[in-house]
Amino acid sequence: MEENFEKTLVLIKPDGVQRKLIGEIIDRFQNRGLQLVAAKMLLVSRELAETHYKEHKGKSFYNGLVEYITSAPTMAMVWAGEHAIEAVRQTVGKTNPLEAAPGTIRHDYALLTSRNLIHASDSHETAEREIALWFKPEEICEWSDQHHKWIFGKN
Ligand code: FUP
Repeated sequence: MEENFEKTLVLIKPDGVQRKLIGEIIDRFQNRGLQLVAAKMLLVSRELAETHYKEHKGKSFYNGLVEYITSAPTMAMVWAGEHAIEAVRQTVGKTNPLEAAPGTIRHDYALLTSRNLIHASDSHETAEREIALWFKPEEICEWSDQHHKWIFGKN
């Protein structure tokens, strides 16, 4: 496996699920060449929400953020590929949808930071921690992607 091969956590938050954007969001990552290796829908517990967002504890938006992510089902996924962490963040766009570049998910489908549809791990360390928080090892399904050489081929 390539040394740049990474896995990253993506959450389609309750607004994305309610607005029926799961298919569109999955399409964007698949079309880019990324590989889906884990997925589940769940109603996030308060405990999981607080652990996931612990770096924001004490901030003005923290309570609202925990309310929002626990208010209705979330779709949790792990996406894999070379440079997957950076590629997913790029496709997701900046935290504030008004600052996100056209063509990114947050630009194209959202308007407010408080309802920005999607979460994606922001570093190697975060990705590792978040994948372990949201998925058991046996829920990650490694599979051989026949398109791999056409997406990650080197010259
Ligand atoms: P991101 O990594 O892009 O998801 O952004 P952050 O970790 O900075 O923020 C996590 C979530 O907190 C955002 F997706 C939405 C929420 N948030 C607010 O509601 N208001 C803010 O001012 C900042 C973040």
